[in-house]
Amino acid sequence: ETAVVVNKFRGCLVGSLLGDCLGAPFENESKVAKVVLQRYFDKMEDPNFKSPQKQYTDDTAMTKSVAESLIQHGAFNEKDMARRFTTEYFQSPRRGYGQAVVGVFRKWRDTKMEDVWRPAREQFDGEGSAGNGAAMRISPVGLFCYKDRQLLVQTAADCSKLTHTHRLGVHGAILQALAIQQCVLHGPKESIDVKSFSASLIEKMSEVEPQEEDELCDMGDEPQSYQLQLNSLQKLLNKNEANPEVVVEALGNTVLALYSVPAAIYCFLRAQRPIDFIKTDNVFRRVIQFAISLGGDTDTIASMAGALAGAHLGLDAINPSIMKHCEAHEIADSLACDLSDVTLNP
Ligand code: F2R
Ligand code: MG
Ligand code: MG
Ligand code: MG
Repeated sequence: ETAVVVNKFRGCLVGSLLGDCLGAPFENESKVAKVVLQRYFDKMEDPNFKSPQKQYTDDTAMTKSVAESLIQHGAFNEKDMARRFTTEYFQSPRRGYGQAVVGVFRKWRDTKMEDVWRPAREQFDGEGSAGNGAAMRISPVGLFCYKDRQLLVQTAADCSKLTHTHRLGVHGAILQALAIQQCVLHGPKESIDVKSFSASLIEKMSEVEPQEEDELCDMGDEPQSYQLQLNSLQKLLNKNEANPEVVVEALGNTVLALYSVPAAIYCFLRAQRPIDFIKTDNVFRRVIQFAISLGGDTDTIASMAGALAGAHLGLDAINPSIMKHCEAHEIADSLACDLSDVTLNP
């Protein structure tokens, strides 16, 4: 029982890292050639293939800081987490951070964090960031709070609001954390019922998102919500095809959380079954290979999808040869072990 949960924590953080490292070389490509991607993964799985390690990006840099802070304090601590984000950024600024979020780090440094919440509220003329930067780093929160949904929702919101205050930035992170939780609570050998997995997320998001239609129209005339995106996700799952262009058209593949978190969850769910252009029996590989095939924000979508696959299947399901090609995979694994320790023995 405990061993199963520990293996899931390790799978989740290593899975998140692998999606980031393997997806990063394709970030911003509008179309990723299926044969190129198939060969890329085939080579990575070959134990004799030698190449420089793939570097991780901001997704992993920030995920590490979230995990380290939770481990250190055994709880969410806003100043400590903000300090870790800032230190990490100024030590290693060239990890491909979002254009606006670095303004938050600079303000924290320049004001000595007088009000830790304020810089994020000032982003985008007071609108707040709706980018996927809160969702991309949330898996340690989903793990740490997996036994308590209320705590999970609250902690994911707090963790997000350090940098992202737009409801779509915050709710995207909550959705991803809820999906991580569902994966941890699911038996690693039990197959996922994709219909009930997604229905359960819709139900939970209805308790999080605004009820009134006009409150859902803050980005234009059309209502926008994760519940609507998840409805599209379910329709897509009902069609058997797995066509990257159709997925991008329906769910998106951009740096906005609304157009990347549901896409990542869809990739995770659809890849539970075979996909014609992905030749592998390894479900973990199929998930991240499918996520990267969408193009666009590939590091982040693959990282979020990989975190879900790893949290369901556990570390045992990840090919060690692929792992060796990714920078800092040992660090992700060791953080996952420490995080499981503070979570299971509070
Ligand atoms: N930034 C990237 N990738 C592209 C740049 C790579 C770089 N050139 C390089 O090669 O080094 N990737 C990383 O950013 C995403 C996470 O971003 P985050 O943390 O959410 O940042 P930010 O700046 O808050 O938001 C990102 C963009 O979203 C748009 N946006 C957000 N809120 C908005 C709003 N209220 N109104 C309008 N636009 C909004 C803006 O374009 C922001 O710049 C991940 O993909 C990570 O991998
Ligand atoms: Mg990145
Ligand atoms: Mg750090
Ligand atoms: Mg990205």
